[in-house]
Amino acid sequence: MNKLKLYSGPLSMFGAKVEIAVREKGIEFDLVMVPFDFERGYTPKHPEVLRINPKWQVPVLIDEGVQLFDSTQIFEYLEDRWPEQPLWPHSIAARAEARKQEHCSDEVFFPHVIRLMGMRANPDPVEAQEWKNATAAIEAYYLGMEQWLQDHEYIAGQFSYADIAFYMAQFFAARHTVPLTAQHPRLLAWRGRMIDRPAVRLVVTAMADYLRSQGQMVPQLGDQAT
Ligand SMILES: N[C@@H](CCC(=O)N[C@@H](CS)C(=O)NCC(=O)O)C(=O)O
Repeated sequence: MNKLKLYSGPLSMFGAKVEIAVREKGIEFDLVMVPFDFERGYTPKHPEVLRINPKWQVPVLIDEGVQLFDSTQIFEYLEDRWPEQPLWPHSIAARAEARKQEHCSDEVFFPHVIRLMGMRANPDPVEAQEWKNATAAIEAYYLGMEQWLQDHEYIAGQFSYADIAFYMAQFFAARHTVPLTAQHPRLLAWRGRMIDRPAVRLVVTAMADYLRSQGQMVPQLGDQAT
């Protein structure tokens, strides 16, 4: 039987989501890091990524005859194929909530982070306003999550894909100037619980090492505020 193959990148937040989930489930896999550097981004594209994903993005996953792209689609497949070590909660309502949170992390929170990624060192007034708006939206989201964690150890009660998604998203928000702070004690404690998980630690430490090797700032990984 061929091992599962995951195509990711050294700084791919969506690839890291999938790698964490695969490691949490204890699945044997081969990891292929596609070409990436700070000058050219994701070029040249890996031929398997071009073949399988019409959007030409990582992560891409191959398992026997199944070829998939998109981290959230891949989560669903991993859960169906390896239901042991569940990463969605059991009850229908809790699963729905966890899926909503995972979706919001990728599609509501992260787009604000993407807005920050293109910012130049000397922004013009329009860009500066855009930066302020994106920062305010990220901070408002953090406060919402801080409230939410009042009643939850993990985002959906038990550790789930929703935690994986938001851990990676806040890591990139911090990298792009909007970190968690002492104003977010519950989120910091949650992040401490996250980095204590071997799968999370391994994947995120590798990403931090890559950033360091490129002379880039590395955000806090655990329960310490910046
Ligand atoms: N919604 C997709 C997003 C994938 C994505 O944005 N991948 C980035 C790396 S994190 C990528 O491959 N970018 C290269 C490109 O767009 O050309 C997912 O969840 O997998």
